[in-house]
Amino acid sequence: MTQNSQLIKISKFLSYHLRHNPGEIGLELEPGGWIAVEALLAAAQAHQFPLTRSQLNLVVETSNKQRFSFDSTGTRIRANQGHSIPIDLQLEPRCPPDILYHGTGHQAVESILAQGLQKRARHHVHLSPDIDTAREVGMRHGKPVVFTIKAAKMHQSGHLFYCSDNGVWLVDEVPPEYLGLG
Ligand code: HQG
Repeated sequence: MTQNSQLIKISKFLSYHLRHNPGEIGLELEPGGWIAVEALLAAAQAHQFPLTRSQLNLVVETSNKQRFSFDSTGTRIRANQGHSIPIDLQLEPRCPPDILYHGTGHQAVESILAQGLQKRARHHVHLSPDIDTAREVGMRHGKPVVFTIKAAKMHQSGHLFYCSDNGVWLVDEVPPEYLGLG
């Protein structure tokens, strides 16, 4: 296995267990979604996924979307966003830029224009700070389409925005009146 494909495999292992199913390897996340690095390495080892601290460091450093962070002491790790289990990331509401972007597949456009953006299986609707990132997110769902979101207007009307440690903007929903195409 090349180093790169090994890092991707580790990243997927971490995404699954730190965002969706820590219980499967006997872990329970702490408030904020944190887990002790030692506990994670031991659990991985015990479930036939041997993982070293230096491999973990490499994944955290090189993840193209900075999916994971260590805490300031380096003894705990968490996924920066994308959870489906109930985790309070303890983020403070932030003032968003004027415009944010959301990439999706073209087959979802009609429904989104009618209903707005909904969070589905995640805790929030995920919004990107730039068009290129949004297009990449959209490509995961087929032919990509990028919506513009009048974020400052939404914020003025009382919607709360959060920004994850890796620069993904999070909001509960985007009603149709704040959405634009192109
Ligand atoms: C769509 C990745 C029809 C929405 C990325 C999206 C991101 C609707 C899908 C992060 C809808 C949910 C999140 C409506 C929303 N009708 N479709 N009313 N409202 N949708 O994967 O934003 O690789 O849960 O457009 O970088 O694609 O995991 O969300 O297509 O930050 O680290 O429902 O995942 O990061 O799909 O992606 P997802 P997403 P990671």
